[in-house]
Amino acid sequence: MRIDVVTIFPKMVRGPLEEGIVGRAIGRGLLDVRVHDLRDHTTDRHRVVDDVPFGGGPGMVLKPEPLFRAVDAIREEGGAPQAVILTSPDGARFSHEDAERLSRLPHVVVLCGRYEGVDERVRLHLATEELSIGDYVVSGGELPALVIVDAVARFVPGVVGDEDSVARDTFARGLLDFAQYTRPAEFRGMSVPPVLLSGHHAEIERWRRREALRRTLERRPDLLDGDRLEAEDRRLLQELLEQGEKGAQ
Ligand code: JCE
Repeated sequence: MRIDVVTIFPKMVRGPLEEGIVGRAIGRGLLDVRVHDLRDHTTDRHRVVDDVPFGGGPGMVLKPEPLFRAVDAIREEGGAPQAVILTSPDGARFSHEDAERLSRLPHVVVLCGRYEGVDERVRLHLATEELSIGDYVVSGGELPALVIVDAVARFVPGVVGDEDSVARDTFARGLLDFAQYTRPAEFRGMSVPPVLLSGHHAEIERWRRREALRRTLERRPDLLDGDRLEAEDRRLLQELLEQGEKGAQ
């Protein structure tokens, strides 16, 4: 899969792509990520990418010409992309499903917004979709672009060493993880739940499932949709709810 990222801060994007699972995937040729400096697609002496908004008001707006020229250059060199994503606080919330869908496309372009926003003609006639990573303010589209690249890359076959773990992450979505422990079994008076040291695999599995449900109930009750739970999970959840009532007395 090929991903082209267009930004005014190429170093900010290239650095993180060198590390970890994504860095390894690029090194192994599973992923071809190219980062483009938007200023290389300006035509004026000062390489200006922004301008004041028509109609007045505060802040600056990304000009359309450099962004259109950058995508033209990408098309000439790498062919037509199947998606041109504009990162934007006004976009649809980027989801697990978006990541999986985009990972099936051979060529995706990600445009990083900056300043107060981008010229509307970029949204209307260049971008094919607009994505936000969540309801908080960040200073520009570079961190959102990195989040999107990382989440998409994980769905590209071979990128995550353990395919089962990707399938598990997808399956377990909607339930938080159970608590994890490693050695030592006793640390500064803090011990590991004995069941994990017992070697009883069936009991360990039951404990983990109950823990995942308990944590989800406590921290993200919005994720617990009874209709999507299996009978065994519903029974465990019922137990937890009854225990909770006792605890409250
Ligand atoms: C961006 C900005 C709000 C005006 C370009 C933010 C945020 N949660 C988020 N997902 N994506 C963003 C994002 C994407 C692109 C840009 N800003 C900063 N934020 C209002 C400007 C500029």
